[in-house]
Amino acid sequence: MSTKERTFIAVKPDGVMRGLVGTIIARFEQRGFKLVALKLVHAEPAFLEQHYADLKGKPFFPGLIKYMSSGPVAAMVWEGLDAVKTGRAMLGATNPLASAPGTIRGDFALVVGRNICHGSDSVESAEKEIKLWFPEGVVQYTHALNEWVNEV
Ligand code: IDP
Ligand code: MG
Repeated sequence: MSTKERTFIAVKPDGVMRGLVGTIIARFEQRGFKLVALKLVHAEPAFLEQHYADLKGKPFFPGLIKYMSSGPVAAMVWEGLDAVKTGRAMLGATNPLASAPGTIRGDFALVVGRNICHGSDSVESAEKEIKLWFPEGVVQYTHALNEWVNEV
């Protein structure tokens, strides 16, 4: 059964520097998801180590932290049916060369170390990431499109 979920999506520093924030937001808006939190953050390495704690020990971890702290990240929370799984599908595979055209990485990126976007990989990770990036909480409102996007 599909359930309403929240997922943490971020445009990474390369996506921000390449001017892709609006394009990525537009894809989630057009799909029918509701934006419930949004901010630009230039994150410290220590904060990013918390975000990527499960990858500590991987050979690419130091490079990943350097990449993610090299500029601002556009952090967002999107809400809607199956937002976590659908968000991941919209991003594409971790390695952009393996991402299908039509996905964000498949349309805009080539290498795994510059794959322009992040999306939570499970509902549990999403909850953890939303708390980490938005300790102030998210915004509650009824979207004008609600009854046209969802069966209410
Ligand atoms: P995901 O972003 O698709 O969830 P993860 O395995 O969680 O992929 O890895 C987090 C991020 O670490 C990736 O998005 C990518 O930027 C980077 N990364 C993953 N694997 C590699 C690698 O083999 N080389 C360089 N960077 C990598
Ligand atoms: Mg991941």
